Amino acid sequence: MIDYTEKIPNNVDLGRDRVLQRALEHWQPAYMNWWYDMGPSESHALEVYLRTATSVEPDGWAQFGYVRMPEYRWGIFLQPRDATRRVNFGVHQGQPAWQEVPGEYRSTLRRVIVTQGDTEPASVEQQRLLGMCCPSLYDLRNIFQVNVEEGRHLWAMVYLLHRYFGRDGREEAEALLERRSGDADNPRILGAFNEPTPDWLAFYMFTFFTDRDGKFQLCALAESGFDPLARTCRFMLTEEAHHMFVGETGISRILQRTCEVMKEHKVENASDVRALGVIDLPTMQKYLNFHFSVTIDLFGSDASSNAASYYTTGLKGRYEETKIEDDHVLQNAEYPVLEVSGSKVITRHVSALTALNERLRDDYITEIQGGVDRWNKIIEQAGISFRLTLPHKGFHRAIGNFAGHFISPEGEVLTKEAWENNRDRWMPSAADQKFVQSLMTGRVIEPGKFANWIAPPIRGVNRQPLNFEYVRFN
Ligand code: BYC
Repeated sequence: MIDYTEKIPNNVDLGRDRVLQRALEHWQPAYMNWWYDMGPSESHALEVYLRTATSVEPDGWAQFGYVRMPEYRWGIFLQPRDATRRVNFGVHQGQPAWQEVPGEYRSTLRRVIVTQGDTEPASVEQQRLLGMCCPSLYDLRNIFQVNVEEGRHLWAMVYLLHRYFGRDGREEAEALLERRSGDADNPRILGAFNEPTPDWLAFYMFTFFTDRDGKFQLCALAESGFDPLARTCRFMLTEEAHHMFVGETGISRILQRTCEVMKEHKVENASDVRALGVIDLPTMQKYLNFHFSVTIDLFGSDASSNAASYYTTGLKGRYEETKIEDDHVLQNAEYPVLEVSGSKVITRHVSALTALNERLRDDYITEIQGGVDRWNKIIEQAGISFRLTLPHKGFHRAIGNFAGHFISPEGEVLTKEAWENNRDRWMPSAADQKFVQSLMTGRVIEPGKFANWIAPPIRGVNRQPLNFEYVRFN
């Protein structure tokens, strides 16, 4: 029998949990097969300078050292339990937080956990080829770090399925390894996780925009009355911060490099900028428009009875629920949502309970705007007048009130034809993608070297120098 406590760092008393061990005996080898097939391409023999969580203590969750990724110790960690914790919202408000799954909410809770879990391997699948065209060893190491931690987040959800959901949970855990991003027959559950991530610009946009949906959804689940889910998500959030850092700084570094080249050569025109081997600012805006719009779809419909019932039953809270001062029941509250009426976008006040997806989306957009403002500072400091902007909430939406409507980035309601005629001005065209990919045809792997289209970061990982050998090819 395999000693899983040796292999799997954990704080869930795995050594004494026979049920969990038996479930893992089947799942762990299937997970490794999935990693070999769908994990980062041609990476299995590389030694990568990775951070591994070995405990939830401040000195334990970030142990750095060289690891071959198949030997990474995917652990199972929950934030330590607070025995006084209560259900903080909905009809069960004030009851002790649940340590077992309430029977009546079993299938709903399982579905939420499966939806969350499904996104984690999906993102690894989406990114699997990017190591082959990395802009530096530093960036290669960062994408691998993101990948192994998404793998660990899958483990986190699978732990809940195995530990609390019996046979159904085990079946769902297997299915998480069977769906594939973008597969026509067996796709990942949510839309954005079936979109390709074909280049590094898309990767940084994804980690800035889509990983931040992860943050907001995890924050909402970290409020759950089901305590093991709340504690699992709290710990995942510590790792999520790094993924968003990779995205935000990745875009910052591209902007910085583009602005440097524009100034040095005194060029503004996109084709002149491209000719110098850097990514022009209008292309950055188009990628932003795409990733923002597909990511805000991930929050679900503006009016959702699912969202209302998740909240009322205490399964999924609002962002920073316990810091909000209201009754935490929301029976009589209202919330503004947008919808299309004729040729206009209008605001309508609806029940705050059904509008909870919209509220979380709004919280998210506020935080995203902060990041875009920081990017604009880089452009402004270079003395260039271009500014990045978030498109209107209704632009290019497939879920919710705007699905089926044709909204411009400025928020005008257009005909399908007018919208289609402008599509390539607003979102990356095939030619734009071809150009971006033409900059990323091979790996830059000499320590301390960076591709021409991206500036080096301000500092290295874990206080290592920029020319550190973050990945050893041997
Ligand atoms: N694509 O009532 P509605 C992350 C479905 S990211 C396809 O509006 P609800 C990460 C919906 O499932 C965070 N289908 O939705 C980031 C429902 O289907 P059924 C992931 C969609 O349930 C980067 C129907 O439409 N975590 O962690 O209120 C890297 C009606 O929907 C979509 C979570 O999402 C879509 N975009 O809300 C790695 C948290 N949107 O029931 C990781 C868990 C909706 O009719 N999930 N549908 O078959 C949830 O809380 C909810 O499922 C959602 C949807 C917020 C996603």
